[in-house]
Amino acid sequence: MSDQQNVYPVRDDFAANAWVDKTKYTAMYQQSMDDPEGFWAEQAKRLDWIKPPSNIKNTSFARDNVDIRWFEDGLLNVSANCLDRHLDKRGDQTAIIWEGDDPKDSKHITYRELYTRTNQLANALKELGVGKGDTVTLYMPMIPEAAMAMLACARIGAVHSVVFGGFSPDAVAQRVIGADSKLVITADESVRGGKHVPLKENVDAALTREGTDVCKNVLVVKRTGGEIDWNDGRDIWFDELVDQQSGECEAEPMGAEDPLFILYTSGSTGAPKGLKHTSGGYLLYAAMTHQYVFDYHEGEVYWCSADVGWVTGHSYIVYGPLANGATTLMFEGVPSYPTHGRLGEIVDKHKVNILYTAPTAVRALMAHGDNVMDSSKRDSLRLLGSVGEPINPEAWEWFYRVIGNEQCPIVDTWWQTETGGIMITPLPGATPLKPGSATTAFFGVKPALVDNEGHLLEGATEGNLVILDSWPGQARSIWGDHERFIQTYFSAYEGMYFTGDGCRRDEDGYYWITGRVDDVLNVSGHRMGTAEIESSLVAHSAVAEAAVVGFPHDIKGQGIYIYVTLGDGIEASDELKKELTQWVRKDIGPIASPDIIQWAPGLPKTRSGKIMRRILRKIAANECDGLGDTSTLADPSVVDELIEHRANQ
Ligand code: 6R9
Repeated sequence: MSDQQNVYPVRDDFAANAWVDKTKYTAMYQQSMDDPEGFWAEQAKRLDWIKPPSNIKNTSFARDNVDIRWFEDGLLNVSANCLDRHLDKRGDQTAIIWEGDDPKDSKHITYRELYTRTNQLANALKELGVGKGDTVTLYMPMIPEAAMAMLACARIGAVHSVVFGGFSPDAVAQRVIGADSKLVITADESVRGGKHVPLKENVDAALTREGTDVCKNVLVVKRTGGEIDWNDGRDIWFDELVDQQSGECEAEPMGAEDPLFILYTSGSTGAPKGLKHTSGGYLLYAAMTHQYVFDYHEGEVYWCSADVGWVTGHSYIVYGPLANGATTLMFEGVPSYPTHGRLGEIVDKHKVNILYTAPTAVRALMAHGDNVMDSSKRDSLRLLGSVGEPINPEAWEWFYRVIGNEQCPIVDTWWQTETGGIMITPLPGATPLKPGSATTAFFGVKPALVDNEGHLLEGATEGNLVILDSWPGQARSIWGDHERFIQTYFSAYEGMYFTGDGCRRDEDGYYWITGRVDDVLNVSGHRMGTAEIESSLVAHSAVAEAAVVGFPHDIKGQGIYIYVTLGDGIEASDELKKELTQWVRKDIGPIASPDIIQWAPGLPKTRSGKIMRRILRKIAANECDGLGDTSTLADPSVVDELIEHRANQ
């Protein structure tokens, strides 16, 4: 419990130089609650507007009218905010430090270079017939061209949809169709941990799927020079087309509410949904949170180790840092390659001041003992950050002591693809830290806890985490399906945004996220819907029925536990387990790899046929004594059978 935990007070030297100290936090937070319009009108000045907004906030969470608009009459261009406005002052400053998978590969790209290449690419996109309002799918390695592609889309008003490079051809196809993309930008191969991933081959496979003929061109970055098939008339080499373009492309004036990007994420039901983020509010919120949460100061080197395929990469590798004129490090590889010392070695090599990473990465290093960090000093570090899942106090303490040499505050930042930016977080100059707690709300954010009936809960308590009013970074809709947006986020509790997370609030008002309360898994910080994995499995001819649950996993946070009922006459075997594992990896991607498959002659169901996941979760976690009430089951004996089988794992 919190009161027995270590509390780390704000360090005086940190507070003295921070953007925000305790007094300022209290005053600004209060203002953001009392006068949101005034507060956000003032904050909007941090962006360069072609036409400054006069209409600040126009938002409704009412179930019958979910409508979210910020800075509606303002005009701006996101790429001009990330590039053009920095040229005078910091054209020669490094915008992106790229660190390759191979420790010998790295390069620095200045703001001017990033500007020119992005403009050339924007002109290339136009030449391919891509214009304002068109969508472009990006399926790319962690290379600077990924950031350029995002910014080039933004420059001409095209909407990007980045698909994580670990996803399968089917996942790519689904997203190309969902977003109606006429162009895919990819690379021949990506390189991670010394292994090559055939991105172009996956795109080729994806584009054979029915419905993908909307896609007319594939722009291919040559990353490795590995062998690939070529489809004349459709495929184009990135450098060949981009090199010949002019380095000036006028930035398209965009309405603040024009879409900037679509990003797919998993929910508790159905196929992944494409969240729609718009231009003005999103960029403002990403930039502001990046400055205050990471206390970013001019000239510092900032490293977010996420992938651009996730929202963390969008907001905190690309948009937030570049809008602030920061130096942002982009890492192609994995922290365990070539050795487990890599993370610290990168910090030393590039004199990183701020490191933002995930609990799963911390736990993976921690498992190797304190010496794993011996190959680096990390004395440039000033601040650490954590995101993606709850960080357990042991991992927090290890992160603080071993990686940060007991010198760096840790900001544990809670947020979601849907929120666009950080929502619950310490500000390092203002907030005393409690390991394992994301602490308190960012400016303008109004969190609350409700019971299952939607009653607001007061004081120290536990409940469902909701947000009571809109903030500028919020997703506006699900691409092409506003009804689903309303159903998913605004139908559970009238007038509130439901996060899907459970949460405890302690006596100091600190929030402790306890994890998802819906059927969403969080495996190594990656969101996955149990329904997606189940529907993949039942598509296999041997499978009659499947149920997927999470179970506690030392490093991944949650592992994937699968119960499979085989079709009549199908023999259970280890080969079949391997085959099903491969099936899911191929269908969704390696991140959805099952950890455990258990054969289940039957699944525990209610009389109305609903699978009782609560019971399956307990069995998976080996908590078979506390199964609770099983009397409503159609056939309680299946539970004994599953428990007996579990013991044999
Ligand atoms: C940014 C991101 C969102 C879900 C979210 C929650 C979990 C993220 C967390 C955290 C506890 C934190 N989550 N940060 N849980 N503490 N600091 O991860 O977005 O991929 O959409 O995942 O991740 O469960 O609901 P996304």
